[in-house]
Amino acid sequence: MITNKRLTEAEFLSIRQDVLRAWPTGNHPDLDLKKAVEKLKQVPQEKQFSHVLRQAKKRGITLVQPRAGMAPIDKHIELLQYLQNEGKADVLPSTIDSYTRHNRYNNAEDGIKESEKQGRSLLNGFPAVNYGVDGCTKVLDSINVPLQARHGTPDARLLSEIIHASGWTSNEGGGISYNIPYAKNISLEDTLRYWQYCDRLVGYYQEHGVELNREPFGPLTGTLVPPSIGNTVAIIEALLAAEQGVKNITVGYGQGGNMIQDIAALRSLEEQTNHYLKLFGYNDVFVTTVFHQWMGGFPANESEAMALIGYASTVAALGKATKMITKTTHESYGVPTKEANANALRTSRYLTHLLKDQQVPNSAELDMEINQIKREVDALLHAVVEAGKGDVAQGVVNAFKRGILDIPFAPSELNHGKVLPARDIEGKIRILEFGNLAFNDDIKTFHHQKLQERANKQHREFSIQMVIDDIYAVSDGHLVGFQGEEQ
Ligand code: 8ZB
Repeated sequence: MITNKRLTEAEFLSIRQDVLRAWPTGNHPDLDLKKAVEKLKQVPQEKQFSHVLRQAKKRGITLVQPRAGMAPIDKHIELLQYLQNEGKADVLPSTIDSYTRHNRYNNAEDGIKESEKQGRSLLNGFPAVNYGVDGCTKVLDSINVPLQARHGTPDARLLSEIIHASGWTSNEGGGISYNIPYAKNISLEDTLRYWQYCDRLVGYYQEHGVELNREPFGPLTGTLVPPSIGNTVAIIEALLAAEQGVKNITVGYGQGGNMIQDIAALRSLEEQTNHYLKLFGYNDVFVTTVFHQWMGGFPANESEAMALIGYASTVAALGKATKMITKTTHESYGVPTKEANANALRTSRYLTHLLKDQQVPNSAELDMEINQIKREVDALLHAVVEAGKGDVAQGVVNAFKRGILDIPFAPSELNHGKVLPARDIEGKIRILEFGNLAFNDDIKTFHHQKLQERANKQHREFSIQMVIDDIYAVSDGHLVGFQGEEQ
């Protein structure tokens, strides 16, 4: 049975033996933890993720970060340097390829060889495990900003060992957020354990004087995710990370589309993460937020795509996110070129800088949305804790089993998949079908009233067709979907 309990050092080191044995070329001498601590201490402050985040938070600015990754390694380095120099990225990623995400290192090796032969990337990301500590160190040495692994890996234990031992100071993911939206049938007990290990590794470094950053993947399936569901998962993963000794956490949220609801989501996310960390006794965790530019279907037209990117940047700045993950005008086609990636970064950064001193005035509408999200998160979190008889990790497993927690449009068979979200007439994400989500009648009535209001205004039925229309609306240039000809 899984419990939310800090792994002892002995437990951690014993699992570590098995993790390192999975290394394709055997146990690697550079994976000595003491050596890695010393190496991380040598990483200059401006390349330490946790330091750069603390500075950004203090200055009230929004950092920009792209996604990027390819093989072979020299192409990957060229890409990162381009995004740093031409795109002015404040912090850089290495997006990891799909084979590595599924621990298929032999396939990744073939992909590297073929990419080298053809002189172009046949992998959709950087295969960090195969390149090992030497390769990953070379990547970090070739840039001047902090580096983070971004992936989608249910079992990222070996990957995490390698990137941190190479001086990469942040890791994205979590036991829920890198399972339910990414995998079809991998046990939650397993992924929660794998991520306890990744967090405990960060906790180990923390105990030895190195502060690394961790970032749960906030947007989940990226499509019409109600803020309270995303925020609840982010808060749970922050609690699980804190138990393993993580002290620097960035909680994430994916743009929903309605500006007021998005700002409310960011504010409540930060406030409730801090609130719940303290409530559970984790008093010294430094929390920042990350806003993801639109994660749903993008318009194919590049001007329209850039407009959407600009809108997202506006919301991130006004919502005071500490960091923003950018998209590109190639989103509807595939992995972007380095030029397209840098262009979107420049647009994004220009806007966040332009808007950085402007405040969104408090309003009844904003307060109402903040309170609504908080009420819902409280309800979900209480239900999860209750389902685990006080243990959050056990609660997560039971909550998904019973559909108390349920993520819309997720591929995992462990997810009930009964929740159907749709937009109200202002484009705020509400819920049409709740499944077993742990909400009381007041909350449910509120959502249905908002959706009924939309149905009335659009002269249509209150039905699942609203959900379908909304999924495609933004790529067609509307926020709220509708039936028939353009109105
Ligand atoms: C969940 C995140 C999906 C987003 C982008 C996709 C999408 C994936 C790469 C990449 C640049 C890569 N993405 N892999 N962007 N280079 N290797 O992640 O386009 O927007």
